Amino acid sequence: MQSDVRKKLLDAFTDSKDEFLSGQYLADLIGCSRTAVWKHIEELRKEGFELEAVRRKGYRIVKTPQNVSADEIRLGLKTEFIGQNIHYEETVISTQKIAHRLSMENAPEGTLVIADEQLNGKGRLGRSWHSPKYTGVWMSIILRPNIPIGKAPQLTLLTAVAVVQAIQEETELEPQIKWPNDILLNGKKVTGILTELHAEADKIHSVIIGIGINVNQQQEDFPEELHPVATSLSIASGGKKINRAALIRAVLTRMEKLYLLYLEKGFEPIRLLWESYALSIGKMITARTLTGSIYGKALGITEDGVLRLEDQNGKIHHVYSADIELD
Ligand code: BTX
Repeated sequence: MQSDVRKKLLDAFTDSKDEFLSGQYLADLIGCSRTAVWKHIEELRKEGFELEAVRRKGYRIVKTPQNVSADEIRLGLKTEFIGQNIHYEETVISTQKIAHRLSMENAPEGTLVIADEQLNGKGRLGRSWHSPKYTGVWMSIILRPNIPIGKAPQLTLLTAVAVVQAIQEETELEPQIKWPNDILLNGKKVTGILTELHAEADKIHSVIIGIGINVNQQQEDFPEELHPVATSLSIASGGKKINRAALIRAVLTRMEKLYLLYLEKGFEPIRLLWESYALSIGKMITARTLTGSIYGKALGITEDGVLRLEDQNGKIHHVYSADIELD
């Protein structure tokens, strides 16, 4: 079905809510015969829409599909390049894996890989990310910034700011960021960000930014071991269902704005925004690095996105990679 016909039909059904729309009305609307309308209705059914058809009354939608299709994301997306090229699959191993492949095949900057379910979602350091079907946002974005490798972590922080702003826009919630890549609500993780690179010598070929947002999961949808650490936007909003497509568009839009700002003005404006949402700044924390733990006060982040930590002897440490725990 042509996408403008699909949009006209879906808009009409959305506006009419529970009312039936007659075959003739729909035929006039899209400028085709009633038989063609019937064929379009059959196609929507194949996509997962449930449509009720009643003689002499017409059609109405009783249930929309649970998946978020590429078309639905595109509808109303006003970015220039982030999310303009969409690779959608219902079930994947990991969106990162596909994004790596597309990046090697020279996919355009801003390409979005998105799935409704990941069978083996990747976290950092070989950990896994629980990504059940239809409930969350599991996506990877390909960027090609002209920056040295050492600056790539700045993009993780930029993404965290974009996700916080998008959540604020789409819900009543006020998430906080835990350095470097966790977004928390009520002290529990609602989003994880994983940044991976393709680089040669000191030149970045592409950055693959993976974003996992828990959206409509309820407590019982998480495995037992995640109950103490994980939450979703819906749980934090008292069980309210959140529109995933709108949230995805908000993240893409915010990311593009911040990324363009970053390319033009550097990291400083992003750093200030990041610090305004950060949970740990000014607090006593333990940073567990691969080489040991440091306990101290989190002072802030440097121009490169590195955490500055002052230990009890007044010595300042620069922490590049760690898991942090608040007192
Ligand atoms: P991380 O290593 O900081 O977090 C992983 C840890 O978080 C796990 O060990 C587990 O304790 C906990 N965890 C696992 N799943 C969830 C969940 N759904 N909600 C809250 N906590 C959880 C964070 O890694 C980076 C995650 C990026 C995920 C995205 S999804 C799209 C893209 N594709 C892909 O394979 N990964 C990224």
